[in-house]
Amino acid sequence: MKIDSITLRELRMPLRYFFETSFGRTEERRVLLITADCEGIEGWAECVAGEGPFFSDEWVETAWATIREFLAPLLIGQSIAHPKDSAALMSHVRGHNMAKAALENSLWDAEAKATKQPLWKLLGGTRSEIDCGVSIGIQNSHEQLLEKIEAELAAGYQRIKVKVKPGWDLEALAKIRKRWPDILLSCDANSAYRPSDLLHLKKFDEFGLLMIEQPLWHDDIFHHAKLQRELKSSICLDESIRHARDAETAIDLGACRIINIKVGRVGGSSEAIAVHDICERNKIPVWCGGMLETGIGRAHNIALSTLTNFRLPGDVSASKRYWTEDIVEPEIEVTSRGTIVVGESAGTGYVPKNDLIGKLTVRKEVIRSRAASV
Ligand code: OSB
Ligand code: MG
Repeated sequence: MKIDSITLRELRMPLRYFFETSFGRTEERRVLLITADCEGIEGWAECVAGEGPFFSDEWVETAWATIREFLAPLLIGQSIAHPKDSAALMSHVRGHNMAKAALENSLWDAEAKATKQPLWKLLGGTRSEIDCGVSIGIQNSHEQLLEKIEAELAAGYQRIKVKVKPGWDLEALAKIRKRWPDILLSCDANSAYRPSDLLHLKKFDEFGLLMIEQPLWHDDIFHHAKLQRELKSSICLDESIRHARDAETAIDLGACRIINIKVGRVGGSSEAIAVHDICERNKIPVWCGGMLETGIGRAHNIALSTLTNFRLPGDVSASKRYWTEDIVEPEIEVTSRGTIVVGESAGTGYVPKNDLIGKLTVRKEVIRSRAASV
């Protein structure tokens, strides 16, 4: 497959409802879309970099500039036998995993279309229905939080994850558990605590949580290992796992019992599969995280979630939770059993709505030629 051009587009899309984590509130997304043109076949993907360098050090502007100046020129004009070969071509650039993932994933979509097979089968997926949970942000009041949870449970979602931070944690969890003693419940701190909070974190154990996600520093594994030895609850790592070697380190040190795989955070679907495989060999269940994606990015998450070791419900939920109108057709829908059913159509099975994408686009650039020197 020859890569002829790469198109970058930035869209502005207001969220239906704000999303707040311990690192801040998002009201409107700056969505970065990548289209790879490979001999007339278009592959689509989304770069999950945020509006600012708060989840990780990448954000929309670094991703755009790194793709434009360095990564796209390494790919354009190249013929590759398989989408995973793009990772080696881009390995000269350190980090910038979200930027790399968007490019690699656009090639996975193109390859699936070129070979007329569903992306989930190309990735090695085995299940045709995936389990879905929701991630619920910090709200203005506990009452609002309980109302949101009630609505998501009524919609059928199999697992509720709530964002926590100091001052929005024990009381919220206690209220949730009082009302719903038996639901699958997790929390995600996005690095809001420190080892000195040990006695406080031990109190989370009484809520029978499925996991506590990323309690300590975003780039730490060592202190999570020490903390895991002190907690009954399972730690799940998100931010700290940037590639398969991090997963190996975390497992070896006992830093977590569960890993969240985000395809953007680890640099693309081939590395996501490598993380998945290491976890599977070590009996560590994984689940697919979300980054407030549109249907384009979400479609890749759905395909990945069909691999065998995605044994826990992911943060892969319906389009209508985020957008008044999503940019794919059909929109992503979740059954009343809290699942997404994957189909047999070639590619992701979700088609970009070109007119709507055109209307929402605030900047666009087509990159056609290789850089003079990289
Ligand atoms: O930590 O999982 C996270 C959203 C933005 C940044 C980080 C995270 C999240 C979510 C949202 O939890 C999951 C979703 O897309 O619904
Ligand atoms: Mg997380």
